[in-house]
Amino acid sequence: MRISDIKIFVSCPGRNFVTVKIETNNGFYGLGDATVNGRELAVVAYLEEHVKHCLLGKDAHQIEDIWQYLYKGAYWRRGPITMAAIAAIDMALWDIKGKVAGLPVYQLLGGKSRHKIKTYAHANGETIEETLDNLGQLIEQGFKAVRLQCAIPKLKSTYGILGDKKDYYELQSSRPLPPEQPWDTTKYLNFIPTLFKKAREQYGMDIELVHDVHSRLTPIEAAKLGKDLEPYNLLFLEDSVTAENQQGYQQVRQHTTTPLAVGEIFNTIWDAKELIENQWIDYIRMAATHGGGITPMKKMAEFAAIYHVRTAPHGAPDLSPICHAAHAHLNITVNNFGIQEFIGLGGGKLKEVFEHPLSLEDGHIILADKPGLGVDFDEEAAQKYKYKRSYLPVTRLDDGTLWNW
Ligand code: EZ4
Ligand code: CO
Repeated sequence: MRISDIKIFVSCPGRNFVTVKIETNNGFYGLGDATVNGRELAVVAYLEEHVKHCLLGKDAHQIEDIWQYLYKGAYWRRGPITMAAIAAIDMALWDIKGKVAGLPVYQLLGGKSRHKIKTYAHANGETIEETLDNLGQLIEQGFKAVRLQCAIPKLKSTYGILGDKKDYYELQSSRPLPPEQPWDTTKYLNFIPTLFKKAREQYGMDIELVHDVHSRLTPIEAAKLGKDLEPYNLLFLEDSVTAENQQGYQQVRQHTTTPLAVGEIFNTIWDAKELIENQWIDYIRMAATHGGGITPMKKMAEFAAIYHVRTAPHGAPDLSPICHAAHAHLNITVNNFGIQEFIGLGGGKLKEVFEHPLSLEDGHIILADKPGLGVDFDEEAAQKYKYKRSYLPVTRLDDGTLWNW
């Protein structure tokens, strides 16, 4: 079974997605997600110019060898653009292998370890009251875990929640530029514990709660926040510190029993090696699209299991339904799955372009049994929604200093 063609699509059914379709000489095809939010066309060029031609004619069954060929063979290892390109190829090849076998991908990965996938939803708000109203609605809908994000009083914008609250395009007017947002660590640290105190007063201790710091703190500040949040028993505190220097988490860990999660921007197992082997974190949040595909995600999960670290894949809306499906296949099979971030099943234009095998029941994702990844892609519908240049926001302190987003 030879790779006969590789097609790369960029479309914007609500937001930009880069989709890869691999075709074989015996009539099969597979789909992969290569979306890097705000840098989409760099991945397209990488795939078109440097990957596609190397793979035409290769045996589509050789997933491991093709992965190593693209990773080691490029000489230039790692990085988000390279790894998103490799990820899309890897997903598409798993999709093909499943279709050829007539089995869902999770069967090829070892079969089911569970029959449903626990998720956490997002409750956002401009005020504590609004955030907690949204939390109440999600509890009523059956969610067992919820992430709470709230605007900080006297700061102009709500940080880190644009992905599900507003449309990035609205903020970028006629000439797309990264929107700028303010940040103030003192105001934030003084405010966030109150949000969780009130959440517990209003809804009790049963609902599991998550908070995303979006890497805005230094290790000692994160340690303080972790300690301040201990009475409210979080499932985890996400991205409390940037992780290029993995040792930063050692300091946070030494001071707090609040569980820690990180990894949504990681590209390889090397980005998490020290975090995992030193047991500085509790959840690894790498996404299949940004971490090189299904092949390394399975290896990462097995490595993490040795150190009591569980998986909690990134589930933002800038990952395409192909990635969400890949996560579902991994989540249903790996023993040390923790929880899946969940932002909805997508309707409207997204549904027109992508058909996926996921449904939601009582706060859990149910994965339908379909060969391969179980996703379909409507090329004609995708062509209707043209790529729109768009950027993630940047953050600055009051004096203009550029901060982490
Ligand atoms: O900011 O996916 O946990 N989720 C997140 C996301 C990220 C976006 C960046 O593209 O932090 O909302
Ligand atoms: Co996050």
